[in-house]
Amino acid sequence: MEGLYAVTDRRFYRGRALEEVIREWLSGGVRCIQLREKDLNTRELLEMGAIIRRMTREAGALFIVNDRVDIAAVLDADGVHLGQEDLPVGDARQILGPHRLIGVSTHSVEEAREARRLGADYIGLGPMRPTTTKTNTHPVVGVEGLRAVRRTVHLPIVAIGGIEVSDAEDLVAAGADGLAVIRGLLDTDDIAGRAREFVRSIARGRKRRGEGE
Ligand code: TZP
Ligand code: MG
Repeated sequence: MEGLYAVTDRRFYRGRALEEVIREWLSGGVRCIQLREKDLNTRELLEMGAIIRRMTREAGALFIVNDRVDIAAVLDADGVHLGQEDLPVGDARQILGPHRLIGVSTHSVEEAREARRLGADYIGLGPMRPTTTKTNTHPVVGVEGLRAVRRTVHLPIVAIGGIEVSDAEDLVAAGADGLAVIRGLLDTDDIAGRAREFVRSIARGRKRRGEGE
């Protein structure tokens, strides 16, 4: 789970069609797209997810479904992303089998350790900064929290929450493998251009990390 990870939220599309947003993300270098629309019903999620499945497959990118293991299975997604109150990893694994990815949202070293123990394939870790995109967020974990998790938990880490282009290099240098972004990848008229900026910053962060920061 590496690189730029875009999460859908149609509140921020500014009238652009889903297909346009997805196309721009993929052409800008997004490696993974998560379907996350908290207020859509099952049929609507299936419809949106089918579009994302087709487009990510064509581009060789990953498709992950938030919360809904059933929808991930039906759409042949690459995996599912689960919160602390969603289906436990073991139960999701039973349904999805050994090959699909299971990501778990975590907010501390303890939760990250537990996610690994239960067999998660990657962890989401955040919020990195305060964000208004999600309500009821946990206290900010920040770059220091990220370093602490990186030191103790050997799983790919996807940092999330309030991430802007200007944060990307430092977060990757501090140990994030992937960066999950909503608003920072939508609050522009040039979505592909913004994605490319993220990708370049991620590459600089990797270089620093490779050089021991
Ligand atoms: N989980 C923790 S923070 C967050 C989620 C889904 C919202 C991230 O959105 P943004 O706009 O990148 O802050
Ligand atoms: Mg959830």
